[in-house]
This record gives sequence, structure tokens and C-alpha cells, in this order.
Amino acid sequence: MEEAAPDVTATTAIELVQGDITQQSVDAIVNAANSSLLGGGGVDGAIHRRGGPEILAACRALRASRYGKGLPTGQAVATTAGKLDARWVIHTVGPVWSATDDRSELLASCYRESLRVADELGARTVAFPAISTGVYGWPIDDGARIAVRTVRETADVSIEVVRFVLFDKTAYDAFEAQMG
Ligand code: AR6
Repeated sequence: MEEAAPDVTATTAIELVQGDITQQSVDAIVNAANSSLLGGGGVDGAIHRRGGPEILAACRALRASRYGKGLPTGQAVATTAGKLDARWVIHTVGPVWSATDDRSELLASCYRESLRVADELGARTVAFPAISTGVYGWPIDDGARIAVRTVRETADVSIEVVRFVLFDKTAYDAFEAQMG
């Protein structure tokens, strides 16, 4: 029997909401983590707080196995979502903003790799925060540009909805401006 060809013509719908990503009901919630995978502030802190200790336990197991040295910047890995209303949390590590070194490709990689991991798991709805635009200092307009462009360019996945969940109005407006 022939295998069905992947439907590369399917498009992913992009939604914008202003709010808290930990309140979303989706298949996968993306976490703007750090390499340690052991938690932090911002979205990361909120996800671990609300998702409960199961997520940290899964992260520790990853550190004890595949990611002994931590998760490299631009890569993504999934764990349970604990008590969150999602099946998975996908942890990705954004680059720290630099005025002298163009790390845009690493930021794009976070979105691309997170979508690839989500797709492999069978997720159809994925919520993203504005990766790197908080503690890591990425200017919101540029962060929004890279986020929207990369999701639009990642066509070879069966994700139906990507929802950008923006914490404040400034971030929401920056993403809206990119939606054209
Ligand atoms: N829901 C949605 N967006 C949020 C939430 C929330 N609950 N909380 C903050 N944001 P950040 P980064 C926004 O700092 O820049 C952590 O300590 C926030 O306004 O969470 O990638 C990690 O452990 C900003 O627009 O992530 C790392 O050490 C965006 O989410 C480091 O911070 C990202 O801000 C990662 O820094």
C-alpha cells in the first residue's frame, strides 16, 4: 500500500491573545526556559508554579539522561504538562539578546524546533510566549517579527493552531503589527 503523501499545503492558523500562557487550553504549551531546565522567573516560573512538581521531576530526569549538560540554545524538548490544561510542555531555550552578535537564527530555531517536537508528538494546538523578550532582553518588535515569520515559514508540520500568548499590551501590539 502506498503511504499518503504529507499534506504540505495545510496551513497553520495563527492566533494572538493577551494573557497568561498558563491559563491556556491547548495540546502543547511552550516554555521560555533556560539551559538548566530547572526553572527560573518569567514564563518559566509561572509554568512550574502552576503545573506543579511533575514538570520539574521530568526536567530533572532529562538532565540525568539525554541533556546532562543542559538543553542547548535554540533546541526544544517536551515533558508532561503536570496540572496545566495541556498534554505537554515544550521547553526551549532562547538566546540572550546581543547588540553586537546577531542571534536571530537561534531565536527562529526555538520556534521551528518547538513546532517540530509538537508535531512529532501529534499536537494540533500550540501556545507560545514571546521567547527571549523578557529576562533575555530581546526587543519586542524584532522578537515578534522573528516569531511570526518563522511560524509562517514552518510549513511541513500538521499543527492547526499556533496561539501567541502575550503578557501585556505592548507585546500584543507588536505581534499584531506583524500579522499584516
Ligand atoms: N504568560 C505569557 N507570557 C509571559 C508570562 C506568562 N505567564 N510571564 C511572562 N511573560 P521571560 P526569556 C512574557 O523572561 O526572555 C526565565 O527566568 C514576558 O513579558 O519569561 O526567554 C528562564 O528561566 C516576555 O514578553 O523569558 C530563563 O532564565 C516573555 O514572556 C529566562 O527567564 C518572555 O519573558 C528566559 O528569558
